Amino acid sequence: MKKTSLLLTIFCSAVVFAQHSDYSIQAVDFTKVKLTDNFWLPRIEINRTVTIPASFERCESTGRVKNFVMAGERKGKFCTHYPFDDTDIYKTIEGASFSLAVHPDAKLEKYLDSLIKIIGKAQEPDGYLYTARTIDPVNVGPWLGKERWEKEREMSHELYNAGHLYEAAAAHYLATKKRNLLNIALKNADLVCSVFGPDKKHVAPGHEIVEMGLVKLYRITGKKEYLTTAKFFIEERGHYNGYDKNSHDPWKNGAYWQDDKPVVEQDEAEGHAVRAGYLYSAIADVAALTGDDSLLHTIDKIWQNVVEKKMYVQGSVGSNGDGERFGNNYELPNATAYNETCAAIANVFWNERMFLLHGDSKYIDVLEKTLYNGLISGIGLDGKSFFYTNAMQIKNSFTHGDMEAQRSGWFDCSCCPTNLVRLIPSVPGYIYAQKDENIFINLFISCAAELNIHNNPVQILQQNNYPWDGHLVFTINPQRSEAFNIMIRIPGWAQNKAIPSTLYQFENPSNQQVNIKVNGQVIDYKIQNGYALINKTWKKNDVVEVDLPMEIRRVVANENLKDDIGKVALQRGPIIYCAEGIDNNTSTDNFIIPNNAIFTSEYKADMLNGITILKSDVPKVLIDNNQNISTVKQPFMAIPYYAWANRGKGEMMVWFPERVNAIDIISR
Ligand code: FUB
Ligand code: ZN
Repeated sequence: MKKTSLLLTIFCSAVVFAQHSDYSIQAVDFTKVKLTDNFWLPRIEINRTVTIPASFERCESTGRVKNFVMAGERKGKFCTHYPFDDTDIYKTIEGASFSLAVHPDAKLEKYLDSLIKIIGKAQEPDGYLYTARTIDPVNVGPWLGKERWEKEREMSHELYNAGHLYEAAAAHYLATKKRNLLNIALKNADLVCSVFGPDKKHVAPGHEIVEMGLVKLYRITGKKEYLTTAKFFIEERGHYNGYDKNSHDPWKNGAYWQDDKPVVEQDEAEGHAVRAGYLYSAIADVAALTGDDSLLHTIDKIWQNVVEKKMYVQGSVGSNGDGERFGNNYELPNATAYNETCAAIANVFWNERMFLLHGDSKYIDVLEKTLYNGLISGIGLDGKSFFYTNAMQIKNSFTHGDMEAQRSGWFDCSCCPTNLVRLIPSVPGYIYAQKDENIFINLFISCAAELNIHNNPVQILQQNNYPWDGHLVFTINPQRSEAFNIMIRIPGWAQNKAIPSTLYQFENPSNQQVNIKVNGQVIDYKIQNGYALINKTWKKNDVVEVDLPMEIRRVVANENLKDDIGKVALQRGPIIYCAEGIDNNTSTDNFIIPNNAIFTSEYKADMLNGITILKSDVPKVLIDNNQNISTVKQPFMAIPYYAWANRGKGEMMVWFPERVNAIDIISR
């Protein structure tokens, strides 16, 4: 047998025996779910036609591609800002691969091949791939040590770059079946596994993601070392003696890197929010693949802490701009909210994994909250303007501390735009999941999905106008009639729960019920882990209809959340609202939204690509030139939070005073 075919045989047999255990619930792959809706499909199309090309164009024009070219030639000078700029190319390739998987495009595929060739040349013979060093290893920038991985624990991001390479390679291989990028990634992963381990070099990666990436390579190849190295990196955290662990300064005590305690002793979300979200996601993966309960308990505790004490009402996390990190418990200021878009993306990754571990809808409630609000607020409706931070309030000065009041096309540190490139096309993969004969319907997006139960192909069609309308229609089409369970998520917000914790609640309970019909007949259903469980022998063209109450809800915060005391936020369905100056006579200040305010909702097809707006007449405090104060009823209008800042600069507000004593009175 020739050496190459021997290798191929080993590789193929490894694939067959790769997964003894994994998540007991499996997400239905995005390639099996064809969207037909008006909310996500246009976003995915814009991602394909605008965001991906713009992102590659920016990778070229900013010098990110040139860095790889120079590394291939082993000469030149690293020409962008950060050593992790390589990852923008990897993330864009990942997003482009997701797109190719459902939308073949020979030109794009060829372009990816040309980039992969450049990446391959930048790889050193032993597999090391990191342009910031390879271009000129003698003259490296301040974030790099003289030796490979010397500053990995701090800021070099060598393993972070590797992690994004693995994620891109996995996506590219699965989409195209080509091994060109995968081989580069495997060569690098083999080097990483040969360098780091219990009897080798020890490090807790400075910016997590290599762990998730290794898991993806493990799933593809079955090579156990990738999984054990991912677990090793997770378990390395908290064992470094170089920090002052008693210091309250998170930069000095290791908390910024989630490295102050072993992960199994951590019970509070801490440090850099993107790093943390990727760590918790990786812990979930490794717990699922190894059955390690101590890891599972850790993320259960940390999840509870985040949802109970550290999440904004629109699903964003990472409130503190000093270190882009989680604040203390209940530290969720509106004026300086940081809320990096990447942290929202990490939160979606993590909550999906928590659901796959536990099968409870509360994780999808959080995922949906983040996805429909604090995550897509990060990208403009044009597909090529972005927020890095996601503000909760813009006052009349039009500044927001150091944060943004206006979207930008690109940033020196452009992690968020390229992270969105890969997140958006993967959304169809969050809709369905399956465990044996249980089909979970998690998100409500019109689509046609092809599932399979006991070798019986089952098609499910969804028709709805979500998130604007709560009428959901599901048509179940098994090839052969068969008994199985359809589990439809009944969102927490449709059951009087603003969030699965006490952090936020609806001010006024609703007594509207969620009605379900099967083939036109109202049914009694049982709720199991947040899902309406419908068990029957399904036959072709069975129709399930669900009516979710789409009342306008007033959200109030836990009394410990001092920044929101006396204030109210507005929610309809999964959508959190904000007011913008442009719809409110330029100013969102001084409005009062009293408990008895009567709101109406109206769908506006021609506004911001189609949104439902909320309207009311509410008191506004006015101050005249003589400083006399009066309260006058004025029209008030709110739009979905995600859609703000698409019509130029202006004020924005999410939390509104309920009474005059909760107003920060602004005089003009
Ligand atoms: O460090 C790499 C990326 O840059 C982080 O994930 C972002 O928060 C930004 O700091
Ligand atoms: Zn980012």
